[in-house]
Amino acid sequence: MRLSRYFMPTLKENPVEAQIVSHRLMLRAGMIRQSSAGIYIWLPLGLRVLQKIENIIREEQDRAGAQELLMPTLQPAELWKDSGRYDAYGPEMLRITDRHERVLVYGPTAEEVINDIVRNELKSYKEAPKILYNIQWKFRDEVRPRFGVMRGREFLMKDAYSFDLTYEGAKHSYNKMFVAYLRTFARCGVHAIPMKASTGPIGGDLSHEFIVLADTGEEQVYCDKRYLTMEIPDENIDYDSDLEPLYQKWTSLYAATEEKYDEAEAKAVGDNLLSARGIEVGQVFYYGKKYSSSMNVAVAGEDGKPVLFEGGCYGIGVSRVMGAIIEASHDDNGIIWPESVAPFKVGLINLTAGKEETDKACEDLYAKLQKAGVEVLYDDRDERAGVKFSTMDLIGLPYQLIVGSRGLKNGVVEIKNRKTGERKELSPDEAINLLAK
Ligand code: P5A
Repeated sequence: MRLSRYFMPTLKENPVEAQIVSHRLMLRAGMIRQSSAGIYIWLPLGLRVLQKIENIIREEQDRAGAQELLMPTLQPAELWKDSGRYDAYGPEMLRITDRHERVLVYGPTAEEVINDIVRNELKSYKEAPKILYNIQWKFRDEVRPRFGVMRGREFLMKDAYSFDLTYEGAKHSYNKMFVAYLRTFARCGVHAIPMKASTGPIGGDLSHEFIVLADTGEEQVYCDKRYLTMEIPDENIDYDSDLEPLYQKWTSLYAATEEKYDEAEAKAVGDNLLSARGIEVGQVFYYGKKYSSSMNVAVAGEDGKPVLFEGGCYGIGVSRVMGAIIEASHDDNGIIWPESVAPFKVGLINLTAGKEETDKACEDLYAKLQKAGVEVLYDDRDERAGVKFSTMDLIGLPYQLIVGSRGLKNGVVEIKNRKTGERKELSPDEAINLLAK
């Protein structure tokens, strides 16, 4: 992509409405703009990151055996009456009446819709278990939308739902998702700690929130410091020979949100206890027969009698993850993207756009990088070097490839690592090889 043509409206000044760094930087880097309170337009740069996060989530869900489908944003109110949550959910749920006077809701979550399709289509115990997920926009009419995409009204969620015949099966699915979450967040470049949590309007009696520690987090949390250095379980873990909860290894250390703070457990952790602020990037719930019994979601068991499903649901705030990554990874000059979610891998800076030698060298690098499959943003604008450097630092691509006449005379270009600030001079070919790795 050539920056001269790219729709990336950056801001020099800090926008006054943004209270936290991720919101400020997303606005300044031209990633998002507010459309109305808590509702955002995702500009090209922001959308690229959102899609990268989505794809990591998708890969790990698929790896865990979950199957992707896509449910609608607008759901029939009848289903919510069926589950008993229509009144209980309250003013957070946006209700819309269509021209036939039928009430629809903009889904704040999708337990009802998924349980409806499963009860209609699954007939036999032989078709279980199943884990189904979708990545879809949700709407919650939050009283106080704030902090940009962190607490929006419209936000992107990955929501998965498991359907098992037994409690053990449901626990097994829960564990699979638990491990998939640890892997997902690690791949997104953030350290998310699983913490005991309350279930709220989703219901159920077993739940964990996944928390990224950050001073600007909305939650007060407590955990054992050893969590910060714990290894992520391998994907090839044998879930079947280890039905005793896999996540026990993780939960044996104390980690809880404020509502679940336990004096005795905290004391047992002693000097390792860490009290901090955190951002909830995901939450998993085991809710047993809560929806299968209210909505009658059953299949015929081996003996022909109906078996109600044992269920769980598993959410990730896809758009919130982006905010959390920025909160955890930035400096005074801007964002520092982990490579896995960076909108482009490298920013190519032409120090003297319009000058034949640098133009030629840059065009050549640009073409070769693209050919090598390296995502590159080429700053070909007619701007001062200082402006180009600060734009690149602001948008936080992992590498900057700087091309100037002086270097070219010596046959070199400069490569800068955004995170470490380290600079190296290399021949253009060496630079391409390094970036294509
Ligand atoms: C789990 C999947 C659920 O809704 N039902 C389906 C369950 N869980 S949850 O915890 O309420 O939401 C899942 C994740 O969505 C993110 N999230 C938000 N992100 C941005 N703005 C919001 N207003 C918002 N509300 C929830 C969180 O990351 C949460 O963990």
